[in-house]
Amino acid sequence: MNRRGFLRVATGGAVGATLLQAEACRMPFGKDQAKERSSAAAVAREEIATTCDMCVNKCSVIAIVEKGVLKKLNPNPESPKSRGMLCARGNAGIQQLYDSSRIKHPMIRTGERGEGKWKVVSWDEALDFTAQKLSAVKEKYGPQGTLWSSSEGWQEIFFRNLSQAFGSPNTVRHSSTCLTSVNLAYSMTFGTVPSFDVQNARYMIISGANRLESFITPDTMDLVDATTERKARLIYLDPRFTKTAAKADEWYAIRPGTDLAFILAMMNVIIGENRYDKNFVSAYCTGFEQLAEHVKQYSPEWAAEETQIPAKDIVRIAREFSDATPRAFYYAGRRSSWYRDDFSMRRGQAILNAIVGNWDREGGLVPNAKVELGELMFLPWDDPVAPRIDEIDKNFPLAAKSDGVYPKLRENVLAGQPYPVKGWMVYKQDPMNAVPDQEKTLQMLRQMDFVGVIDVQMSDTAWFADVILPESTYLERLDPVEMLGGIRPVVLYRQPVVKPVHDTKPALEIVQGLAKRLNLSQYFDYTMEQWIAEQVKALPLDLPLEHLKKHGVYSPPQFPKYGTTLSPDHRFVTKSGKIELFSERLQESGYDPLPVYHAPSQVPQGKFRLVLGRHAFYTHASTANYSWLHDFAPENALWLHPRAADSLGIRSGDRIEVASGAGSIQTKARVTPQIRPDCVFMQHGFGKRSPWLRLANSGGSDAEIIETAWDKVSGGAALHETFVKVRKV
Ligand SMILES: Nc1nc2c(c(=O)[nH]1)N[C@H]1C(S)=C(S)[C@@H](COP(=O)(O)OP(=O)(O)OC[C@H]3O[C@@H](n4cnc5c(=O)[nH]c(N)nc54)[C@H](O)[C@@H]3O)O[C@H]1N2
Ligand SMILES: Nc1nc2c(c(=O)[nH]1)N[C@H]1C(S)=C(S)[C@@H](COP(=O)(O)OP(=O)(O)OC[C@H]3O[C@@H](n4cnc5c(=O)[nH]c(N)nc54)[C@H](O)[C@@H]3O)O[C@H]1N2
Ligand code: SF4
Ligand SMILES: [Mo]
Repeated sequence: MNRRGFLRVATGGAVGATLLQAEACRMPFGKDQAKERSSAAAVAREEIATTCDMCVNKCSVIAIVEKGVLKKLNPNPESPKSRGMLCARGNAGIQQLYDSSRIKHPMIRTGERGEGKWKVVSWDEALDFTAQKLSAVKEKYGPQGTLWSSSEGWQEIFFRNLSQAFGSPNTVRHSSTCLTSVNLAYSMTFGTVPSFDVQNARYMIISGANRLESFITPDTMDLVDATTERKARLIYLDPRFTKTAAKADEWYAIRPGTDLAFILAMMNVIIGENRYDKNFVSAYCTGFEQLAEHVKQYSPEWAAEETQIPAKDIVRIAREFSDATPRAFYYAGRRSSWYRDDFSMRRGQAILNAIVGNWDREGGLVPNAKVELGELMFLPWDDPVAPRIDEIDKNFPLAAKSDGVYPKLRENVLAGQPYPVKGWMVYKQDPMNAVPDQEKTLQMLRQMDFVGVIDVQMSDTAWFADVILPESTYLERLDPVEMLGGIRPVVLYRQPVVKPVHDTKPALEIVQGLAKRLNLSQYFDYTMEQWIAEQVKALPLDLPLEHLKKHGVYSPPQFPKYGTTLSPDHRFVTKSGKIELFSERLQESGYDPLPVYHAPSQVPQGKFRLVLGRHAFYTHASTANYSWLHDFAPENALWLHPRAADSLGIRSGDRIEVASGAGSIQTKARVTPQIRPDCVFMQHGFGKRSPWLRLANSGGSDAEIIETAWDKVSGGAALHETFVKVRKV
């Protein structure tokens, strides 16, 4: 992306980026660094290519380092994934490194859990303590008595491998609070989860995927270009007027939980008017007859009642969409943890995309291309013997086993069913804020004999732990090489740009330290350098490692490639080998083989539906304590429609209480017509309990008030199924 393009993203929230770059020069230095700095007459300057880890997107970065001190993070235009963009959070990565409230040493709790009394210990002490506690749990309850939870990270694999070598079947990832329903729905339809060719599309329909604030690269930058240059028409559905809505051609404040009605009615029109792609459907799809019969019941007039989108608009959009295909799509979105019927809604989208024949076409849905990486071979361990605590096979037979299902898992741990789980290791995750109904997560923490957390800051979960093992930040460590599939696949490199500022270690070393004490060293008998050397061997470059060290990214030139799956003998990874409009596998597992609409529950009198989302300056619950970001948007005020506010005597800025069946929080009101009167909205990531995250203590935590609910098929959390009462305090 050119500079003009980057500044345009500013409308979506990256406005702070340039200011932050200027501010970077004023960062706080440690005493030693300051001394070192002033004594150096000529400052050695290095530019080091690496990869951002301030969120899941992995943008390519160039770190400007002077005399061992990180001065600035710049975007690296070489990556086709980040296209020369570095957002406000990416710029603020410097603060993660030099944050004065970072966890600087390993620590063991001395007071009660959550009392905040810690003693600083050596790594040997911390690792001895952790290994002893894990062994004690294993002795009493078996290896299945331990839970290992983690979120996406390039060293996450070592943590997960340790859990398996230890013998526990109980791993759980962030996925089941994020995207399991959308991934499962597209996999059940196409046998894979594709990318969306935003750059080349001419018509896009997006349901509540707020790309101009919730960044997914390169979609965010491509969407900015597409809408600014009016290359494509954007239809955006969201109960709230987001920054993405502001860029759209049409915004519909859809009634929450009714998107599937809109989608089914679109299919009703497209099939009824013979606007589907007959050749594509007959060559590549199965179950069209059943689908055609099924959608007859879902007329635009019916959908208009459900969605509150006029029938004439649904008909027109269906026609425009089918006219624009194949350069048209219904965008999948990422966080699909919304409702109990998330899976059906996402499957509806996938089927709608399939019947207009936009699969594997320029401007449509494109299966992700990959670059092969090599793998280091290590000794295999025995598979765990015990079944999983969340009984995923029984409860959600189609869900991804190793990701687990968080809400059900917590319910079973609390019930001690089918067996007790008493030890919990957490890596790069903050379940206190990421799993709905915080009080229950707290209960789960409290019933553990042992809790160990590997983090970079004192998260709310770390605050309640027994031991904290501080990881070196992404700017201080060497990570495994990562391949990201996509329309243009990339291989990314993350290397240390400065030495560790504090007494921290990368996850591999923490895992190896624990493995040694647990007599599992034989499974971790390698160095990071050896791991990487095996990975890069497979790359088609003369000096692959040298290339990555210098450029930070490798992007093979032969992409994009369209139509690689469009040959009659191509087998999709589904039961039938075809794109499945009707799914026998779903039917066999006891689910609807075609998406059936279930109306959402009505908003009770005097209450509002709580919907959530992100702000462009914040990553989940993890960046609100960084002042460069926090100063721009210091609290997560509750959005409330003026009519609703009037009826409650609330004005913007008033302190209010927001209460649900799970709990209550206090924050400020933001009275705005940019939300439906029957909904309230709040941003995730505030109202922290941990006193170390002083700035993030402001506002309220959505996790405290969201009630427990999950999607029926994927078991993923349903975060928009809570109704709240609001009052002025
Ligand atoms: N209430 C509520 N819950 C949600 C959501 C919501 O909107 N509201 N969103 C859902 C979604 S989409 C997702 S993806 C999940 C995300 O849930 P999490 O994966 O828990 O995400 P974060 O809140 O970013 O917490 C990540 C933790 O990792 C730490 N961390 C950051 N960098 C490093 C590192 O390099 N090493 C280590 N060891 N730790 C690090 C951070 O300090 C933080 O404590 O939450 C889900 N849950
Ligand atoms: N800045 C920033 N960017 C991020 C992240 C971050 O933390 N910060 N996290 C990354 C991750 S892990 C994820 S999963 C993605 C999440 O990105 P998105 O998938 O865009 O999710 P949210 O930002 O949570 O926004 C959800 C939107 O859905 C709307 N909505 C609620 N109910 C309905 C409904 O029934 N119908 C419709 N049509 N809309 C509805 C909400 O009002 C809200 O605007 O963002 C990624 N990018
Ligand atoms: S979107 Fe921002 S925070 Fe996320 S990886 Fe890119 S620059 Fe970093
Ligand atoms: Mo997510």
